[in-house]
Amino acid sequence: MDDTQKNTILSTLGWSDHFSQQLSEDESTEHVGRVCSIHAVLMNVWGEFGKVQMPLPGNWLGGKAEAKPTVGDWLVLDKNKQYPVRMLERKTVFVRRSPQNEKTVQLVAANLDTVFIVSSLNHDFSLSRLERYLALAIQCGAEPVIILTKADEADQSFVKSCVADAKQLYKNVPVIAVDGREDNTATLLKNWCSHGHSIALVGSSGVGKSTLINTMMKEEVTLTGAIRDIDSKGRHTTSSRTLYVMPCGGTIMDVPGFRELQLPACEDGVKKVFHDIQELIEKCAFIDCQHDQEPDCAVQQAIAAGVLTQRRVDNYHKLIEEQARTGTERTYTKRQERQMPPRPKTGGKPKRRTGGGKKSGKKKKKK
Ligand SMILES: Nc1nc2c(ncn2[C@@H]2O[C@H](COP(=O)(O)OP(=O)(O)OP(=O)(O)O)[C@@H](O)[C@H]2O)c(=O)[nH]1
Ligand SMILES: [Mg+2]
Ligand SMILES: [Zn+2]
Repeated sequence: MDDTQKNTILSTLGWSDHFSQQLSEDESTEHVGRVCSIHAVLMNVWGEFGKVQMPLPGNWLGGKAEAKPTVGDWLVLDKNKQYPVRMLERKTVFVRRSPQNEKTVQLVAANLDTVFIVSSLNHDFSLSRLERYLALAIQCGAEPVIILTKADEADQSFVKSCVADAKQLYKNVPVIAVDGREDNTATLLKNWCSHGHSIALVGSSGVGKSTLINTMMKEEVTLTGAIRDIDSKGRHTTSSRTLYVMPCGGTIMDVPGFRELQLPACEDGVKKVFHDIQELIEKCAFIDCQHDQEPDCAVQQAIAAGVLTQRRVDNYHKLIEEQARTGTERTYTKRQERQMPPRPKTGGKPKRRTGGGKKSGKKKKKK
């Protein structure tokens, strides 16, 4: 293999300046590889040398979840490419609260450019769940794209309204309705499939993530499975995460369907998804407005004017509280150690904004 071919493999896998500048003088690209799957304590690592299997070193197993390699991570290997020496600093990482232990997090995928949030146009479609995924994708630092599958099986007016509603969820988030089995879906998604670009697919079981992988790969590389008719639920066909190189020269990662998606600490992600509510909150008359019955509440006014839904506001509160409740690992432990109850809601008399607030200076209304 000549140098150009070797460089092409690494750049196809997503190697960039972000990683090369982390190498020391005695480390070379000959010894770097990207984790493309993990099975228990064995990893498959892909580099100029091809794909090799190696164990996760025992001393990496005990630490924090963030310190262990996940699929998509870049590793520096020993000179014989038999074991990993160190992990390179991540560009992005998609994290959820561990379904097994809510005090810890699960790193789903690292070094992504784009997260395809996949939902089907059937019972699975839920705006509140999409907002949850958006918060995580934004917190991750990757670009979110919403893919609505099974458009072929849905009523066209339903497809249109779902696309329109999903587009409203976050700024200019791209929303694409597809039949994931069709070849032309790969063309619809080609903007995100350039050389070296990394994508992961997340969503519930049965929404068609593996089907999309096969379509993008232009061959059947992963198993798909039928869903239950009664509630459109999938049967968890995919059981591990795998990174593939697409014919277009980017990578795509299949991820098992999530049974649940609890938020870890991701205040920034939640606030960005709900930037509209954040802006309205600034205009509420009272600093500690709960956006419920308070007078001059900009959030309630927006609902009354039909520019905001009660569903979105309720979901905003739910996600803010959920991620604050679970907090970071450290915050959670501290609170437990001190046996403190969850943070109480602000009680007592509301405090009216002074200066700057929209209603400041107005006569105080009776509550
Ligand atoms: N009609 C139709 N069927 C689809 C579409 N996408 C996927 N399917 C079908 O939906 C079922 C589930 O697809 P999978 O690709 O296995 O779903 P998945 O998201 O990978 O599911 P898990 O691996 O369980 O997480 C299969 O029977 C697919 O053929 C689509 O756009 N239209
Ligand atoms: Mg699958
Ligand atoms: Zn308010």
